[in-house]
Amino acid sequence: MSKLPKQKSWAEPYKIKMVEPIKMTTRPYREKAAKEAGYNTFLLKSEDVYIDLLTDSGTNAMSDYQWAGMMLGDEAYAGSKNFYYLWDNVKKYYGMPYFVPTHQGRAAEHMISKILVKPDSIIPGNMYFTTTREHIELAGGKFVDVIIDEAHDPQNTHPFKGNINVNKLEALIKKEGAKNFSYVFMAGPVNMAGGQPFSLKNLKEVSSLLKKYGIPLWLDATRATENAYFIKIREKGYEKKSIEQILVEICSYFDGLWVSAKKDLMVNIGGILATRNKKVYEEARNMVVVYEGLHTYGGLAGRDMEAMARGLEEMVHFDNIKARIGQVEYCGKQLEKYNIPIVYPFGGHAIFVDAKKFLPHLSQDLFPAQTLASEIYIDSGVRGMERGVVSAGRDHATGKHRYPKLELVRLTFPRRVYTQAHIDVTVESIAQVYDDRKKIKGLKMVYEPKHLRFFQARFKKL
Ligand code: PLI
Repeated sequence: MSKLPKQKSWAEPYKIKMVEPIKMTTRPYREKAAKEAGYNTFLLKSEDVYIDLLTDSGTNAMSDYQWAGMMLGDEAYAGSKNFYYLWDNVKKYYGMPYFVPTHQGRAAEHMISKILVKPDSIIPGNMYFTTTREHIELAGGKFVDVIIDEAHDPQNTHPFKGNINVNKLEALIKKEGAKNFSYVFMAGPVNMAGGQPFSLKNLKEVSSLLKKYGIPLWLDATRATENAYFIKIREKGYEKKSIEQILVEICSYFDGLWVSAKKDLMVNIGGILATRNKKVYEEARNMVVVYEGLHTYGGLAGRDMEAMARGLEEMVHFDNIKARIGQVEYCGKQLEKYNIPIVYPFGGHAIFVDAKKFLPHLSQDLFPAQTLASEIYIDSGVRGMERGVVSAGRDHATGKHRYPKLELVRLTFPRRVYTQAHIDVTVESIAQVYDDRKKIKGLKMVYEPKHLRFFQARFKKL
């Protein structure tokens, strides 16, 4: 009698109830589509995309529980019951007493920057994020990167590459003077570093340093449950704590937070500004009526707030996050089999392909990551996105390109959307492009918008 093997594989803790057909196209069709889109994957028509790994933002599959909640939208202009339910859950899962809804994350960033950023002040953070830095700069502040050096090295396997270098931060405070800082922010996991988390140990050190100098600390909690998951599996002392407990503990060190609900909360639209600072809250509650809508809907429909409230309950389920990050890991391990250069450790929301190593013959002025993202699309219809020199934009003072150390293509996994077979197809396509890499020439930028250029810039093939 053979013994049955112990179960080693895992599977998603849900099944598919509804499907959305996707179009399969030919290479000549995609060559034309890529050219028309100026070789920018943001400018492709989504119906021309086969497997869409552009982003995990708003592209998630909602559960039947969330869809059922959509039918319970209270669409009153003021005082919708969905708002109060959402507020209760914001208190429960983020531990913040005050809350203003916004239509998405950058709307919350806009208001926080307007409220907190003093002209010419410094706002350090654990690496830049595109929209976060843009709003800081538009409000007259200056972002300074204080992430640990390991974060800039794709091969470094530090388990918490999202950590802040506390010595660097303290030296900066001593040099510039505490009064010249508006606040410090931490994002977890750090999107532009490859989805890398910070540890609670590091957070506690940053928090006590800032208390000493009286500088507020804010959190970009957009994917904070993924950060909590990494703490649970990597940080000593947290193995037995639930994701919910770790998340509340993380938030307890912050004065406030913002969230793009389009990620962790598994909805298609929504944002959160939450704080324990009553004065900041009162300003935000007043400001939201100018930019978003009344403070009980903030640019959202009642049904959207209901889906967010229910998403908050689902996002802390351990098995859900394990399956999500498990899918990302699966992709990373398959790419390793073909020796594709990628960022380590594997991120929470995405696998990042190292375009500098993939296309070593292209200098950053030829936009290697932008080029690689378009070549992958042309090969198979798989859409990723550039996270390199185009995303980094220009230095406002000098007008020159910023040349980040990381020149990456992001393959981002929407939650509960694709199967393992979709990942296999993706990996095979990237392996094919890798085989043909020597034939690839770079791109020339022919149109550059003023703000957040990566969304709308256009390129020509060299
Ligand atoms: O896209 P928004 O406006 O809902 O959120 C902006 C935003 C803020 N912080 C972080 C860490 C993000 O990742 C973020 C948006 N990210 C996008 C769209 C992405 O594709 O990663």
